[in-house]
Order: sequence, then structure tokens, then C-alpha cells
Amino acid sequence: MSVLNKIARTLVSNRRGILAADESIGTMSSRLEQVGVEATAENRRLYRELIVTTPQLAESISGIILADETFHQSLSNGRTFPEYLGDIGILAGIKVDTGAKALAGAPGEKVTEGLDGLRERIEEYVRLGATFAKWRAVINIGDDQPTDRAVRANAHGLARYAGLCQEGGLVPIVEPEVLMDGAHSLSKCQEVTTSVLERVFDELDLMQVQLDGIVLKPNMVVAGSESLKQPSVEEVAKATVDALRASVPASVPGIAFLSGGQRPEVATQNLAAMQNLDSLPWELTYSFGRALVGPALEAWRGVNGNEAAAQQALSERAVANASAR
Ligand code: 5MM
Repeated sequence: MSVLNKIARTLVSNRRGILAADESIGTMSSRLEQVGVEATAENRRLYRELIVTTPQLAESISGIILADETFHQSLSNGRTFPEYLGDIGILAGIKVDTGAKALAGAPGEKVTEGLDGLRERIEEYVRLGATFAKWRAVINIGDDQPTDRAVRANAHGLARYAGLCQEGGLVPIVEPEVLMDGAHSLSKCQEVTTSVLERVFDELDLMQVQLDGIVLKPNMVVAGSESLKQPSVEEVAKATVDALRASVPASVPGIAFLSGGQRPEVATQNLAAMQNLDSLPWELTYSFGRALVGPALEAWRGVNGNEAAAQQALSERAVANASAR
């Protein structure tokens, strides 16, 4: 077993999953402001300290994805975030993309950037304790979207990133997210998700990425959030697994879903329903952001004394997702 395969397997097995705490400074700041907390570097650090020090977190969380700012910050005990995660048996991951930017020639569509200098940044993150990385591409469903241009540009970026990660010793989490925004049907999401994943695996193959040393982080197949016809949990589970079977090679060790704006309980129910389908070649787990930490942030609101309630809220979601597996 290669080192990359071992890390990938650690991330997705033993009923554990990944916590995405890698909100960029802009996203994290607006989430703090929404709950009445001033958006300072110290408050972002305090909030992340609360998250990672949740008791027994390592029983249900295998890895935590951090943003660059957090990766260089320390807890109150003086340990850096990656050092502390290592101390408690959680792998430290790093978001290395620099965000989704407008794609030339494709109005309303985006391409994720961050390849410039990535080889050198990876070396630095490995030195600081990272074992895996993440890059997120976003795909819209809309009138005449996604275009082939947007899908190909994003798949190319994901594959170039994944190749650089593996060369530098990091397991790449490959995250092509088909957004929930819109009024599209479940079947439209299934069709787009399948074709995006097919394109991503074509590009990974072209770049000679070792598939047993990656984790795929896709969206679940759902209807658009504005669709009047919302599918059942069983329909979401089946459509998602059908899309994956059609596009994801069996050599990929694990698939860790993003939550994408689903209510936390719904994301957990969908994950549980997928485990009941016929035997699958990959582990199916979670790499949720909002569906894990949303209730904790609401419970905390930056108020002294709310820390235990916030950690309890995170713990409940983490245990529920581990149980769903
Ligand atoms: C936690 O949010 C991640 C980073 O967001 P920005 O760079 O846009 O600030 C995001 O990539 C996240 O890892 C995934 O979207 C999964 O999070 P959700 O909330 O969809 O489960």
C-alpha cells in the first residue's frame, strides 16, 4: 500500500469523515457577522479553536481541512493547529485553491484558480504538518449552463492540482461541486453531475493521477433548491449512487460528500440511505462544512459561556454522521 493510499484510506474508513473548516477569510468573516461576532483574525482563531477542541472529535472525524490563515495560527496552549490535530489523532488538511473567479468567454460561470506557485506552497504545508489538501471547483446549472468550456476548464484545474499534490506527498481531495442553486430537477442534477465527474476522471487520467491516492468530494444529487418538486431521501440516495456508479472508477478508495447548503439532518439522512444500497466499491462518507459546524456557530454566537453548548452541537452532528455510516 502506498503512503498516499494509506492516508486516503485513513480519511474515509472506520466510520469517520472529514470536517471542512476551510472557509476563506471572506466567507468566515461573513458567517461570524451573521451571528453577531466581529470579524477579526482573533475571533476566527477563537472559533476554530472551539471547533477543534470539541471532546471526542477524533472518534467521528478523521481529518479537518483548514484555510491558510488557520494553518499558521496557534491554539491557546501554544500548539499550531496542524500540530494539535496530530496530537489528537486527526489528519491536518489544507485548502490550496485561491477561489473561483469569472471564466473568460463564459458569462456567469467560474473557474477555480491557484495553480501558480502551488508546488512551492505544497512543500511549505507538508513541512508544517499537512497530509492532504483540497481544491473546490464550482459548476452552475442554469439556462445553457454548464458550458463545456466551464466543465473542461475546471476539470483541468482539478487534475493539475491533484498531480502536484501527489508529487509533493499530499492526498488531494478532488471537489467538483455542482451547485444546488436553481429550480432544476433531480434528473438534471444527475445528468450534469455524471458528465462533470466523467470529465474530471478523464483529466485525472491524462495527468496520471494515482486514483487510489485521492478522495473524491462531490455534491449529492439533489433537485435545485428552488424546485417545487423535492425528491425523497430514497430518490436522492439512488440518483447519487447511480451518478457515481456511472462515472467513478472502483480504484478510488472513498467518496466524501459536501453538504452544499442542505439542512444538516437531511444531509445525514441522505448519507445513511446510500449505505443501504447494494454493495459499492468505495467508502461513502462526509466532508461537510455547514452541515457539521452550522449548529455550533449558532449556539456559540461569540458569547462567553456558550462554548460547551456549541461543542455539544458539533458533537451531535459528528456522531449522527458517523452513525449514518
Ligand atoms: C467550508 O467551506 C469551504 C470553503 O469555502 P470558501 O473557500 O468558498 O470560503 C467549502 O469549499 C467547503 O469545503 C465545501 O463547499 C463543503 O462545505 P459544505 O458547507 O457545502 O458542506
